[in-house]
Amino acid sequence: MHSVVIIPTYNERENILSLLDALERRCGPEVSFLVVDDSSPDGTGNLVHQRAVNDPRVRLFSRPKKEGLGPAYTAAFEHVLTASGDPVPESIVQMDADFSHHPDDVPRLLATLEHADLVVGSRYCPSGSVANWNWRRRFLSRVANEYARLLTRVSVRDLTAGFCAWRADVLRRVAPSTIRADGYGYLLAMKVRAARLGTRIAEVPIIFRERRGGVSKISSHVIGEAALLVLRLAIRRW
Ligand SMILES: Nc1nc2c(ncn2[C@@H]2O[C@H](COP(=O)(O)OP(=O)(O)OP(=O)(O)O)[C@@H](O)[C@H]2O)c(=O)[nH]1
Ligand SMILES: [Mg+2]
Repeated sequence: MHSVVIIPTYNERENILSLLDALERRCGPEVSFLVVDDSSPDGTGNLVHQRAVNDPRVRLFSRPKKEGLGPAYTAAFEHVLTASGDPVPESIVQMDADFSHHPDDVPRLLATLEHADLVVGSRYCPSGSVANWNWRRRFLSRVANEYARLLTRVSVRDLTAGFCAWRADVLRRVAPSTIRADGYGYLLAMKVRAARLGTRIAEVPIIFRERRGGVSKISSHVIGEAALLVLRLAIRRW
């Protein structure tokens, strides 16, 4: 199955090249990589551009300014699904650039897609876990997921997961460009929509690790926005 792994980056120069190396070692030639970079001031885009010159499996999709994770994904999905001249992949993987999502897990997610429409790399299903977060972050993420699951009635245990594999046709039906949210809210809305479309969702356990290098871009605004979005999604269901 021809697949594209989409990796959003903002100031990930410490991670991105070693991540691409690790991914290329683990994935077959049918898998390629699209880095969507919002003109990172640290030069992440330049590094990927130089890499892409000699590496046909890597592409850079550069955007003029930082607009958040949701808009970056939306633009990249559109780019890939309506690819100008390129063959449209049958599956698409979303993953972070900071090694929180392990490259070893990409082939596992793609293999599970053989009998599912959406595969979620899950911290909160049996055998899934978070390796090295402090108790505060663990608690926040756990509570956020239980809250979202309860209100939306979607049975996915890790609704805010950022590590997912999609069948391209399902991703198209989810219409990510119409999701008005960023960060966790965006990731959550994608899964709620997929569930409400009646698609087959599988969760495979992953061990999530704290980012390897660089700093977090997550803000309290993103957390508040996700909480409100869950309420909106719950109201729509009622
Ligand atoms: N293109 C783009 N990528 C972004 C943006 N914000 C975050 N990212 C990337 O999205 C991924 C997830 O962001 P993180 O900052 O790691 O968020 P997080 O994983 O919740 O936070 P940490 O656990 O602290 O790393 C990373 O690869 C970021 O570089 C953005 O505005 N634009
Ligand atoms: Mg991260």
